[in-house]
Amino acid sequence: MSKQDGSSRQVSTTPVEDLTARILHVDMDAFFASVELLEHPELVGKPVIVGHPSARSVVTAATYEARKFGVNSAMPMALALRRCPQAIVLEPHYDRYTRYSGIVMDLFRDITPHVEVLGIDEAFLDVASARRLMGTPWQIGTLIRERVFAETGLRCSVGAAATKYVAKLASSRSKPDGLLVVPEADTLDFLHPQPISALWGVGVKTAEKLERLGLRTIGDVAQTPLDTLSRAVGSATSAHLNALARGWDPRHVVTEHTEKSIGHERTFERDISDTSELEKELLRLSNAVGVRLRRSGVLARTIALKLRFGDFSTISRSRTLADPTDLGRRIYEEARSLYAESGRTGEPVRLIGVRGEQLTGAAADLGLWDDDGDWRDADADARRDHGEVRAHARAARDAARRRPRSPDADARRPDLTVSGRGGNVPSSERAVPSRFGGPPGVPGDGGG
Ligand code: TTP
Ligand code: MG
Ligand code: MG
Repeated sequence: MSKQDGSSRQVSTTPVEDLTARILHVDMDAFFASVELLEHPELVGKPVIVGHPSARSVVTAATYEARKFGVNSAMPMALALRRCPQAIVLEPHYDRYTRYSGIVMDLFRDITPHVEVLGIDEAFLDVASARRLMGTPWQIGTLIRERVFAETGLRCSVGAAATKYVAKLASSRSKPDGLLVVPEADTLDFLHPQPISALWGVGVKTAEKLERLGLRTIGDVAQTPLDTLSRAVGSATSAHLNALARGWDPRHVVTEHTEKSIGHERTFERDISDTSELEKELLRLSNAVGVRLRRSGVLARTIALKLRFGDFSTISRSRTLADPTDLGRRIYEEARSLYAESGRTGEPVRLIGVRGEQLTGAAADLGLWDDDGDWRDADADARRDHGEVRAHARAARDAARRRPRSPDADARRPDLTVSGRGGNVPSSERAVPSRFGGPPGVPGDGGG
């Protein structure tokens, strides 16, 4: 990985007239350390370490001045103080970090509702819909940096790109206190000179294997035949790395709203009673839900069916699966059997909808942004090399698997909810990001 002390900093020094870099990644600079310096202005510009001053503890955060001596987060405190004996060590105050985190996340949400919080000090923003009001990604990035500083006294760095992966890499390259816009057309020029360690998911072991092939940069990986890569790191990882090296990453910014549920529904021009016609529509809707689940990198634990009849009465039935899914076929099977068991087959249907609920972040946590099954293996490979991600991913997977396989868990117990007359019925199909008739202002919401 390139140095974290700002010595390989890349920034956009002049305004960039580009609209393609719609995904912003914002990350606070030396976050915990910077928050501590707000209380200690006399220490600004000095090497400061946040952590407990005992020899057996580790560095929680360090200012860029301390990083120049080779001090980094998670390093043993004893080693850090050997490298930088003059560093001032400050005790952490987690309540302050949480408070400032809340303030900056709210600032991001003032720019756009499409905010995906990644951790205490960073988030992705999709600014596609904010562009008309607020200008180019460069202008929005500049505005964010100004507002964050004005409101908190803290500095942040912003990367803007056409994909999440490149935006995150761009923000890390622009640190500290920088903004780097990578227009879509410049993606490969930006990516290819970067070291292989900058490939998302490449840990120490994979990096060693790639280096043994003589590969140093992301450009080297892009130029290596897949067969050669496969022999070194396995076919799944090689496909994953090859895609990243070519700048390919279809993951969307997933906001809290879209995380709750993903659904599609259709209102017919005329009421439909024919079972096979309704099943055909269910299959189409189920496939659409599957595509969006996969694009968002999440799995649905519960499948829900919504039916509105000719007299406007509406029922919803749902079933929780033993294994969460993102597959259209699987969703369809459940939706169809919910319909069959509804006791209302043969009645004229005005609206039909399918929804995946209780979305699990497991896939997102694993980085499963694939549209095809092979990629799961890619991530299994990547996890093997990637300690922290591995532990996290396993926990998520295990939790999903541990769900009891007792008759209760496998129960095919449809929950029945009956709601009254639907108020507002759009006459065409719409995507429903959160609950049927989800909140206004979310893209894909037909505005019902
Ligand atoms: P980071 O954003 O990774 O690091 P940073 O904000 O200190 O520095 P920069 O982004 O400019 O490179 O992490 C945010 C905070 O999370 C960090 O200030 C302290 C905390 N943290 C830990 O507690 N342990 C860790 O291992 C890391 C990496 C961070
Ligand atoms: Mg940070
Ligand atoms: Mg961070």
